[in-house]
Amino acid sequence: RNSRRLADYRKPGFLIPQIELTFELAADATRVTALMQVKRQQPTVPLVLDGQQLELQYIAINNIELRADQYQLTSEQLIISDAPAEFSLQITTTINPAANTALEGLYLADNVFCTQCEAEGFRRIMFFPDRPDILSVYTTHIIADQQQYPYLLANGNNISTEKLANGKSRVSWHDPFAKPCYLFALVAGNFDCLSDSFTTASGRKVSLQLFVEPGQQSKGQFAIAALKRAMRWDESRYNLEYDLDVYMVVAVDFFNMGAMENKGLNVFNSKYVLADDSIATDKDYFNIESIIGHEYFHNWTGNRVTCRDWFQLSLKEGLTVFRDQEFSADMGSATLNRIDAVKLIRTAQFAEDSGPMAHPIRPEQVLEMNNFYTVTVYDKGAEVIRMLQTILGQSGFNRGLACYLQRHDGQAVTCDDFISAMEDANEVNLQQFRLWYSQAGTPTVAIHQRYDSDNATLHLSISQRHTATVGQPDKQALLIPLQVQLLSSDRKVNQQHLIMLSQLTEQFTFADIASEPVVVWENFSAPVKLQQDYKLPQLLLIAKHASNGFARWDAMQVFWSDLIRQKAEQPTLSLTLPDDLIKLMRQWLQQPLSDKALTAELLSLPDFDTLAEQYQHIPVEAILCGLQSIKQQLADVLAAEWQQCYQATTSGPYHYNENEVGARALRNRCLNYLALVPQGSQLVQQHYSDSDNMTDTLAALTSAQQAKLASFGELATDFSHKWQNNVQVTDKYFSLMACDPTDEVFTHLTALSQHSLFSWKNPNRVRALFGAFSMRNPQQFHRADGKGYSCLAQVVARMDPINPQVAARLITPLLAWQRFNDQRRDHMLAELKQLAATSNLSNDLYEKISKSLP
Ligand code: BAL
Ligand code: ZN
Repeated sequence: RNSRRLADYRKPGFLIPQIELTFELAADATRVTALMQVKRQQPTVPLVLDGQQLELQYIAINNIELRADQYQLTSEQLIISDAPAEFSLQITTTINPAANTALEGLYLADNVFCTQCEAEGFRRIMFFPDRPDILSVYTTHIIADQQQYPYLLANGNNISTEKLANGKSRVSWHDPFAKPCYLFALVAGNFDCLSDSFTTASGRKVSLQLFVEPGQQSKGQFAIAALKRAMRWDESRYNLEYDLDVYMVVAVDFFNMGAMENKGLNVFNSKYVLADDSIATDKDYFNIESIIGHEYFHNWTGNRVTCRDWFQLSLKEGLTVFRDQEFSADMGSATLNRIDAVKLIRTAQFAEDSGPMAHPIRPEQVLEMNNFYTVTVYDKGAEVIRMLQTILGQSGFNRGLACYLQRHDGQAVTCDDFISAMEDANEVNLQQFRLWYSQAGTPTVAIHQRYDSDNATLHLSISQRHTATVGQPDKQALLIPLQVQLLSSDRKVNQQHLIMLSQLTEQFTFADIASEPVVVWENFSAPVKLQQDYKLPQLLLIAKHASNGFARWDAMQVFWSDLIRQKAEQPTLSLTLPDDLIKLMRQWLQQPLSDKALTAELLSLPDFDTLAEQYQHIPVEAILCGLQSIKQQLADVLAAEWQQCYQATTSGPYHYNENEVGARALRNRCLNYLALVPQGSQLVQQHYSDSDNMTDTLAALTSAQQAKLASFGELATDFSHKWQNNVQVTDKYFSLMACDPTDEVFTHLTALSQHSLFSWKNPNRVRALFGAFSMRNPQQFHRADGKGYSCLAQVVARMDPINPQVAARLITPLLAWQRFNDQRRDHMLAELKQLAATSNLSNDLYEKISKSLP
């Protein structure tokens, strides 16, 4: 199988500045006619068009049909060797949207025709050079049965709507902005439409339209309000306005991704649109706002300025994740947002960066592009952008972004172009910083401090260490910004510094330091592992007094991680909790901070994945037992305080706002501990029956489940009956049952995969059930007998022929077999080898499995 390499990039041989498309929609034989204006750019090269699963009906150059010997047709390409310098090319193909369960290209699901073209789905719609550096102006005509498909949508502005004689209609769209084909979109179906409008800063009125399944109109209100907040925010933060007359968002239930930023016509997974107070959790509301923002922000960072090739994906994704994170931070608790982003980096991203699929944020070699929509490209990519902002300051960064967008508007460019704009706008040299784009792996930064009291001087010796990753044995020193606070216990020292690391080992000296401080790392200012030898008093000092909320939380995480490491190294050790620590937790419970969500985080233990990532070989039992034992002790020792805080943290009728989200988080954290003490069962039942919202309801259910309360079964049954006709909530029920920490989980998985709402063809259902099992149920997934691994491998094998993208995402936890003890490793390997031997394995799975196998 042929991988592609960044080093092999060549400029396109031909450009296609204009294209006119006509779709005659039919379930199993949609006819697509394309009329393209083609211009040669390179002499002598053939015109190579990509195309998969297409039936060629007609091909003509300048209106003259080509003979079969004038082109070459393979299963992947159509090649015209003697194409003229400038010509019109007409191609008609037929495709089968009803049979398209991979959900790439044009598919028909749930009576909705929908497209997904990123990264390389357009080649499943028509023959075209399917690469992001071919920018075309699109005109799209859609013809379909009017009753069945009352809405026929495509990118840009609507230019005409005609009723045809045969009960069909023909709707035409024109998008004046030249775009790559991955941003093409078409949707046809029956929807309820919510309409609104937005007036841009310069006074242009934009029509906003949100399309949802009929009857779901009220569940779209939050998304449309979030869209308006995002539009306003991009204007005030970056001076960026929307550019078309209409902005459309369509929610569909069958979708591989979270959402897609097609120009003027976003397609969203309904999970990230539909919400009301009865079905959505606080986290759902958060995700909707953040993803609505993300797709909107792509209009500039991704659409107006796009990627030259797919190796540059982080150019738009890292940057746009950074932008959505900044938006969310401004809309809610900035500290909480930072904590959540760091949790993701420290679990999934660190794991990816040390595993067989490790790649730099700008990968260099790809077999299946869909495998590179990763936490590395997206989230480490966002951390890299954040470092630029830290280094340049917010105004310097904004200047750089403005320069980048102005300089490259309407172009397809590279990550290097982005850095050059940052350099030019700020008159700095970022040559060393560029290494973040090419070097994979997580650096470890170690800080050793020496305090010279005679001279009131602090000496820091800081080193960065880089370990080899797949294909990258040697690494260079990176430019790493360390944002720190120097804080002494007598509070005589309280200073903030930005330390720039650029060498493998460096010394830094700080004068006039009146007493010995701790070095507090603020805000996770670089995606690295930081090593410092803190003792308990220092951690408590940080947790109590650091000015940065993230740093306070981080100190607690370090404490718990150290404690569990002791247990892992000495299994017979009985874990005891220091009095000072209990005292501090008691204080937080008696007098929560004004940021209650942060208080809840300060009182939470790290999860299994965060801890696991700190070990070369993951001690599964020690982590699980350690966590359970500490949690039980905390529940018992602080029982009265959990109860008191639970009662003091009142909740009125449900509202989604920062204060109430924080209060619910704290109250539900208390409940989670209280479920482990004798009076807990009654309290959990009461919490469930009193709840007027999904956050509290699920908190009661998960608390009962984790504490293995006898009442769990009854509550879960009540929940499933109550919501049996609602797919969004049924997904939550699937995930809940998949997290059953007992053996019973396998019975649930089997039964629920036969549930009337479950379908192997719907990625949301499969992820809700089996994604939750493999990612959020470490007790049963990592069983020593391998039953969890075998269950996942069977699901992956079943999914691959249906939807390879989903199958390849699900397999991720099995790829890390090297990190487990012999028994688990053998089971994982056996499953991987069996999958590898499957005939017709997709490229998606093949790439991951072959990289992982020894
Ligand atoms: N471009 C794929 C979906 C997203 O990142 O917005
Ligand atoms: Zn994106």
